[in-house]
Amino acid sequence: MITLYHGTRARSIRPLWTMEELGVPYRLKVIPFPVDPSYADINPTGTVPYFLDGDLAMNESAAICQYLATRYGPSDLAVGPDEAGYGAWLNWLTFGEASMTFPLTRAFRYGGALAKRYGSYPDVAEQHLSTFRRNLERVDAALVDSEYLVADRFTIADISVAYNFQLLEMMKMTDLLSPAATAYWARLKARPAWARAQDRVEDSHPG
Ligand SMILES: N[C@@H](CCC(=O)N[C@@H](CS)C(=O)NCC(=O)O)C(=O)O
Repeated sequence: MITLYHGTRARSIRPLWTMEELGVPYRLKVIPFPVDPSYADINPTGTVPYFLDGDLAMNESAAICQYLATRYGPSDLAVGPDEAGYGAWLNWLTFGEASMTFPLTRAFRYGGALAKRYGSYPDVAEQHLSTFRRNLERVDAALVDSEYLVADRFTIADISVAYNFQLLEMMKMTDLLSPAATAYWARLKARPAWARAQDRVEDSHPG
């Protein structure tokens, strides 16, 4: 049985949402967030998600989604090596985390509400935010011809990028989103699996 450690509004929503899309059974452990130092005894990186499947332990949200969509497939959530969008799909999957979430969380950490904890560095925050804005333009460009980022269907690449929109909501910065990106985000949140993932969090107990 799969076990997922999840923090409310954290990146662990990516694998949680993916499992709801796939209908894979799992045990959810919602932990207080920010995480307690003692959590490092469970996951040495001290971060969520933390994902266990038998002997396998993973802590990278995009990689876990890829693992789920392929290992527990076949599923339309994955784009196969023989499909035209394969390379672009892999790129978006990593882009959502490395080129979008990373700079956005740094802007939040050093310029937003978290600056109280991490120190206020407005110049650093602004540099990261400008990287994020530039990369958001890539999302707009992809949506010109399609409702989704790649392969003309919903995939885990959309899940990877969508986490940034949830983060923008938390930062009260959704005004950065273009009308096309706003409509795209609304479309993604209308998926039943998104709602089920939210309900699972409501129903679970810390532990
Ligand atoms: N690259 C990792 C990053 C994981 C990560 O940094 N998660 C954040 C939550 S969104 C975390 O656990 N931070 C620990 C903390 O701030 O206490 C991924 O994509 O899963």
